[in-house]
Amino acid sequence: MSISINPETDALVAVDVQYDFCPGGNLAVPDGHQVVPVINALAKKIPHVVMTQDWHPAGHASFASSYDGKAPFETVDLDYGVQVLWPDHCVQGTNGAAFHADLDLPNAEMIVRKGFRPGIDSYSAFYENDKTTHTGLAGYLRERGITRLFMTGLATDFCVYYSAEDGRKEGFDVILVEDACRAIDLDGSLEAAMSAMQAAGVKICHWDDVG
Ligand code: VGL
Ligand code: ZN
Repeated sequence: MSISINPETDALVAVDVQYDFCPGGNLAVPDGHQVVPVINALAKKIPHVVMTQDWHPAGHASFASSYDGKAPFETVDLDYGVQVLWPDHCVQGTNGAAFHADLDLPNAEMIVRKGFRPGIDSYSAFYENDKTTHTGLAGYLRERGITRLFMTGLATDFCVYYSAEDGRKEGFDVILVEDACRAIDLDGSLEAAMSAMQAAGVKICHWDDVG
């Protein structure tokens, strides 16, 4: 497959390339750091770049440590539904919340922070996990005339997946750059996410398809 870039209407979206999702981090994604050079290379081909940053206050509702007797990767029922509980990660202002230092995206035009409300998690770059609270990204992209998104980053089966699916719901063309992402893969979550994305009309490509 060969995909030619429209420099006006295409955007690269780099999801949560932060130390806590890289090896050695608090919620490490296997080989998470390997997305960095791939995303850097894509940013040389796609002029418009948006980054997301998972950005939780201490004591966040998605942290297992916020509940008595709960361990990471168990679930809890919140007002908006079932929430997976995570190790404390991407706490505002900590090194774990910082972008990987080798990420070289001087052309990033927008950084969307998400998950900053104490009681709501946000996997998606578009809406929080209650599915109603918007981040503002869809409006931003529309005002900028962006119509197609190249999704990259961490993790394929959580924040990248929900962002890709919600991007489709908001009417964007969405292409997942598979080798520019890495997965957590919790109980088959990667396979489930790939099927759901394909059902939602997300196209899958590899970084060297992008010209
Ligand atoms: C993520 C779990 C919790 C992600 C963020 O970036 O995929 N996953 N917070
Ligand atoms: Zn998080």
